[in-house]
Amino acid sequence: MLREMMRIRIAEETLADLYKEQEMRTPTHFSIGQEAVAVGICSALGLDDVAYSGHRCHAHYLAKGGPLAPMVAELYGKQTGTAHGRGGSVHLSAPEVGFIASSAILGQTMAVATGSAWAFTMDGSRRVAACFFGDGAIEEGIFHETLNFASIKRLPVVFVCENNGYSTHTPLDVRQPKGVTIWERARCYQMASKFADGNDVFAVRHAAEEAIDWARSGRGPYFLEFSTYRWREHVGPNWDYEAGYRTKAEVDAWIERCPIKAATARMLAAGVCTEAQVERWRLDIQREVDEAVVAAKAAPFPSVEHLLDGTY
Ligand SMILES: Cc1ncc(C[n+]2csc(CCOP(=O)(O)OP(=O)(O)O)c2C)c(N)n1
Repeated sequence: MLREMMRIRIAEETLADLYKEQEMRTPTHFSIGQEAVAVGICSALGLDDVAYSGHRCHAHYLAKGGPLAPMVAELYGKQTGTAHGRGGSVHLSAPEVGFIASSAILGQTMAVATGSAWAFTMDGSRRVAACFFGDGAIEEGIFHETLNFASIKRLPVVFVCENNGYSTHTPLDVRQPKGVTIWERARCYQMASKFADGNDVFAVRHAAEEAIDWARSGRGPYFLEFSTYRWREHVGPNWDYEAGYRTKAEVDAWIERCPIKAATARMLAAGVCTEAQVERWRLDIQREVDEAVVAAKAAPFPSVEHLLDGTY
C-alpha cells in the first residue's frame, strides 16, 4: 500500500511539473495528499470487483490496477491513451482491471456503480461495486435517489466519500446546515455507514474490509466517509496559497499530516521496511513514470479519419 501511494504521488507530481509545458491540454484535477483513500479501498477490492470515480480520478484508476502508460498518454491526448485521446484526465477507464469509468458530471457514477451492483445481484455473483466521489457530490439529487434505491434493493455497493472540505472553493460549512455530517446522512436511508481518517491508509483499509465484506455477504450497501485534503488547486497543477479561500496555515497543517509520510514512519518504526527499500521504490517508480511520459510524447495523435469513432 505504501509503494502504491508513492507511485500515485510521484506520477501526479511529475505530471503536475510537466503540465506547465502546455502539451497536456486536458483540465487536470490532481489528488496529491488524498492517496490513502484510493489505495486503502482498492487494495481491499478483488480484481472481479469494480470501481467508479469522478473528475479527480487518477489515484482511483491507478490504485485499482489501471496501467500507467495509457493514463499518461490520455492526458497528452494520444491515440495510445485509455480513451484514444478523446476523454482526457476526467474520463479514465480500465475495464480489464475493473476500473469501469469516471465522469466529470458530479454524482453521476454513483448511479452507474449502483447499476453494476444490481447486475451482480441479478447474476447471483458475489462481486462488489465501489464508487469514489467528493463532499460536493453529496449535494446532487442523484446522491439521494441512488442511496435510497441501493438501500431498498440491498445492493452490494460501497459508497466512498472523500471529504476534502471543499467543493471547488466553497467550504462544506457554508454549503450545509450546521451540524450536518455526511456519513450520518446515509443513515437516513437505513444504510450502514462509518467515518474514518482518510490520511491513515491502515484505517482506510480496515474500514474498506468491513464495508466490502458487508456488501459481499448480501447485507446491502455501505457508506464510508473519509476526511482528507487536496494540496494543490482545484483544477490544475499549481499551489493556490494566494487564491483566498483557505489559509496557508491550513494547507501546511495538512501537508504535515501527509499520508505517505505517516505510513512510511509507521512501517520504518515497525521494522517492516527500510529506508533503503523506500528509496529504491522511489527510483523505480520515477523511472516507470519517466518512461510513460517519453512514450506518451512520442505517440501519435488520433487521426482525422477516426475523429468521429465512438460518437453516437
Ligand atoms: C453536475 C455538476 N455540477 C457542477 C459541476 C462543476 N464542478 C466540477 S468539480 C466541482 C466540485 C466538486 O467538489 P467535490 O465533489 O467535493 O470533489 P473535489 O473536487 O473536492 O474532489 C464542481 C462543482 C459538475 N462537474 N457537475
